[in-house]
Amino acid sequence: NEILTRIPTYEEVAAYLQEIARTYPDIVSLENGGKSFEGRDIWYLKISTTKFQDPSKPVVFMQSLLHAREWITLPATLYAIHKLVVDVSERDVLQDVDWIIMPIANPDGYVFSHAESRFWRKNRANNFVGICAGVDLNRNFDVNWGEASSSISCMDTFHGPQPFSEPETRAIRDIMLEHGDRLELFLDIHSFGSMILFGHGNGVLPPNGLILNLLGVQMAQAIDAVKADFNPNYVVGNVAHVLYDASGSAMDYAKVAGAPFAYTYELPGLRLGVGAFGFLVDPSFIPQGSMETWEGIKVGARFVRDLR
Ligand code: 0X9
Ligand code: ZN
Repeated sequence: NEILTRIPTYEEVAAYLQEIARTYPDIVSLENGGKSFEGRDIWYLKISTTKFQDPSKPVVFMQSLLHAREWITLPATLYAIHKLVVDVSERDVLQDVDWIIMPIANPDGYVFSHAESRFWRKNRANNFVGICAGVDLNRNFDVNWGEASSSISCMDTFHGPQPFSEPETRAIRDIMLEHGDRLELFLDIHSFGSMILFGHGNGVLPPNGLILNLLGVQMAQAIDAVKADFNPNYVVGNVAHVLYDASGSAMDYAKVAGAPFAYTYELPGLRLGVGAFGFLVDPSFIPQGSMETWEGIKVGARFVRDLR
């Protein structure tokens, strides 16, 4: 499928999701999480062989492009959709799990990163005091909000005027809360760095920190087993230990909403990419990067399936 081999635009993704939903109406429904700041639809798919009616199944919620410039995450998420509904080689992960998949969690930022500024990270809100646009959506959730983030609108980690000030984070929150009792696994797909991170963003381990680490390692091992030679092995750990402190993230909020397992994937950067160049994408890596990420996702989905 041609769209899986490149970085599609917001409009192309919207059309693709619509097409999937129309072709597989028995298992896929296209949902709208509301409008972004600039008025774009926040599309996501619900994928289920039992129309989300079987309470014994776990819900897995996966999203990408919460950060606009992290383009490699989009084909990885579209590939997961493809493997779940089009080219079903592992029927169990489709049958045993209810999936919520939001490929473009930050539509305005993503469009802006194509049209204006390739390394844009935040959304495009500009309704607050200060001269700069954009809230870091991964600092805007209501969990330790404002602790490890910036209060300056011009900074890339600006947390916004208050928790959930942004329509994009509210849309994600509402989905999490809607499925809180069955939400077992949340995967927030970012780049870059070849890491699988878990909370809390302040370095305090959750009560299930040990098992969070265990599943993180299992997902990383599955990826490493098929990864490209030129990429490093994945590093697994608490985000504050491995990377830096960060408050108000989607991952930490997923645990508040009831998900015992919540991870941030940092997909590999551009080979030899340093600094911002790590966000650039080598088109020849898209199939490989998508395939290896799916190996990790499957391990996560089967783990929560077997626990339930
Ligand atoms: O800083 C971030 O939001 C993430 N890294 S990125 O380079 N993709 O921007 C890491 C977020 C991990 N989650 C928490 N800090 N809780
Ligand atoms: Zn990110």
